[in-house]
Amino acid sequence: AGNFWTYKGSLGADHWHLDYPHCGGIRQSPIDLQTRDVVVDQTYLSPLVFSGYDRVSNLFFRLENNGHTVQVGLNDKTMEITGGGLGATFVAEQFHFHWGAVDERGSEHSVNGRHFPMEMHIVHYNKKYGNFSSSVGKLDGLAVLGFFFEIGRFNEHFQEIIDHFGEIQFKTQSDQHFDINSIPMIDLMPARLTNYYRYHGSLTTPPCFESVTWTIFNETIEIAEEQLVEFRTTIFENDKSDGGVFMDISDDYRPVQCMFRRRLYASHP
Ligand code: B30
Ligand code: ZN
Repeated sequence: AGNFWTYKGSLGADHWHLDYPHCGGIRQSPIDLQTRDVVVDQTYLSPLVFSGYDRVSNLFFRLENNGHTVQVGLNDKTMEITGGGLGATFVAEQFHFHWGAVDERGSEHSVNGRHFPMEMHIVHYNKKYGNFSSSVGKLDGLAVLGFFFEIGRFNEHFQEIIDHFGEIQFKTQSDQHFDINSIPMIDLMPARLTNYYRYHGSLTTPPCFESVTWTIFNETIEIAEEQLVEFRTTIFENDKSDGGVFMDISDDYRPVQCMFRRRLYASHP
């Protein structure tokens, strides 16, 4: 009970709604993207317009292990997205990952029931609300971009982050973090960003606010098996002072939620 939740056991996803009522809502995330049921809208769902994503930030990436994911804070608030039917300008706040203990699971969203070994979320807030905390509870407050990973070639760009996992292997204390040199965000994303799915949903963790316009891209990001193994084996949910058994964060994904009366849109047939 209280302000605490996990992915497994008696405080797992089936019980989140008891302490966080929004988690029991009817517009929850993630979902299974069923391609048979998509509504294609190529006019409205034009390509997103990315600004500042191709530049190196003059501020550092703020690396953090919050006990349920590896999160990278974006300090300088210079990256923005607009267009693509978003209806507003959204500012990048942070990105983070959900991954599995084995290749067959880890992503939060799935496509026709198929999961991927990892999913990255780039979290943006609506510029008109000024900052993340003012946006997180608003219906049009957040835009999250989701990317699936597939096992493949070694990814040198993500290695720049993985190289610092030793600094964040244990849960970082609040207000504690580890600064690393920033990477142009475009290098962390797939080359083709024109094909995507769109729906309205929620944060995939408590408090599960239904404030997210979700964009999930078709093209995957390649990463080597040995790089995924670093996520699985070197990042722990425990405090350094815990002592005893350290638990890795793998399988930090929420099961897919019911679609109820929502529609899934796509930018392509
Ligand atoms: S997600 O992209 O839908 N997975 C939050 C942002 C994005 C997603 C999920 C949650 C979020 O900001 N949650 C509230 C903030 N957190 C603090 C934190 O940064 O780490 C509070 C919390 O969850 O209790 Cu953990
Ligand atoms: Zn997420």
